[in-house]
Amino acid sequence: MAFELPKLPYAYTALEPHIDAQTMEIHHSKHHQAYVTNLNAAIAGSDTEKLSIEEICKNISKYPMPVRNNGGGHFNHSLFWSVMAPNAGGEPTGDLAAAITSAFGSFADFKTQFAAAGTTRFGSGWAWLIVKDGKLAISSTPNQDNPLMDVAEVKGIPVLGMDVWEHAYYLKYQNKRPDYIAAFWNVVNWAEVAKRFESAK
Ligand code: MN3
Repeated sequence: MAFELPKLPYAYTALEPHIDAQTMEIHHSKHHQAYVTNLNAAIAGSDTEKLSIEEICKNISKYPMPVRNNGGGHFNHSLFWSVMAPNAGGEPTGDLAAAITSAFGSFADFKTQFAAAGTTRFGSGWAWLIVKDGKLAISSTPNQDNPLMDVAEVKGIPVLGMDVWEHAYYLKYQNKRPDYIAAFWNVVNWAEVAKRFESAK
């Protein structure tokens, strides 16, 4: 079965003013669609079509680069849309909040370290909050790699991902990646991150 572009769970305008509608529309309907189209083309007619995107990522070293780049792009963006929401942001609560404090010292320290992972990623890539050995950790990956991949420097189950490719922010923030990262906190869907944390740990 071919992979499909997931429907965005909110309108393209929903994350304004933090993430503008034009960026959201191009990012979802053009960039993510292209990853899906190219992934399907790369695996057409092979047994890989029967696998989930997570299963493909876990053994990504066995696949050619088009599967790594486009499969990663599909997984990463599917997660990205779900961990953002309108009327979101603020701070996590419950078990997730406690785990963040335990792993990073405080929520403020976590934000600083996560933002640093995004700002210091050279070129295109992602910053991640992952569950690794039952605990939270921060990592970053280049291009469309992700922590599920067997090639990742730091492996784990991603519960929050932030796209730091220029296409995620350039129209509104131009070269100011730190401004985009600062704005990202206003749209983080902590309820979804908590759900992913519960199933990952
Ligand atoms: Mn992107």
